[in-house]
Amino acid sequence: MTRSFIALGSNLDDPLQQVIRAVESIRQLPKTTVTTVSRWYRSKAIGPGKQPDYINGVIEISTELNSSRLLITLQAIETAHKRVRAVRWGPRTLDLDILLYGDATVEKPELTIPHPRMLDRNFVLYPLFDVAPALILPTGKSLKSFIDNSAMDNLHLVDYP
Ligand code: A4P
Ligand code: MG
Repeated sequence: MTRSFIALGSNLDDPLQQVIRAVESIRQLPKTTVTTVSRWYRSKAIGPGKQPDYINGVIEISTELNSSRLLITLQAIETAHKRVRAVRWGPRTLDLDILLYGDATVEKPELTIPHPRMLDRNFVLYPLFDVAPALILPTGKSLKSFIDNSAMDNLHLVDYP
């Protein structure tokens, strides 16, 4: 079993329901247990043009799927949520990113782990801190050290449930 963290994001078609339904879909996956779900956050979109705000969160899972199989499986869930890949960083019904997969470093054309932009984004760092406050990153640095240097700018807790 490998401990992995998945970031969820949505800014179209009732984003909060999109991410909540995605967690339910991930709970149904074979060889996979969802162990912790973060609080949900509303964040300003990073990306081109004027876009609706995002809902972001992170879950911790324990899985026997390897990282490639996990990516394919998560992409199938994105597709089931009618995700259309049009513009990079464009608005989307559902984005599922693998942040970390154990201590693995993966550099394949279709998969980079740790997720290359995770440490720059408060909408990833804060929910990750919710689920794993003592986390040590594969580099040996603590997640807490990044949280301490990341403001909650444009990031708001959602009142749910
Ligand atoms: N890919 C590579 N590594 C990974 C990984 N660790 N996890 C590949 C998941 N996928 C990974 O992703 C493009 C390709 O990345 C996939 O085919 C996969 O093989 P995508 O989801 O189709 O496209 P994307 O999400 O538009 O691109 P990208 O580069 O993944 O964008 P990001 O960095 O995920 O940013 N603003 C707010 N406030 N909140 C957000 O959640 N998200 C984005 C997307 C932009 N702005 C945002 C948010
Ligand atoms: Mg993505």
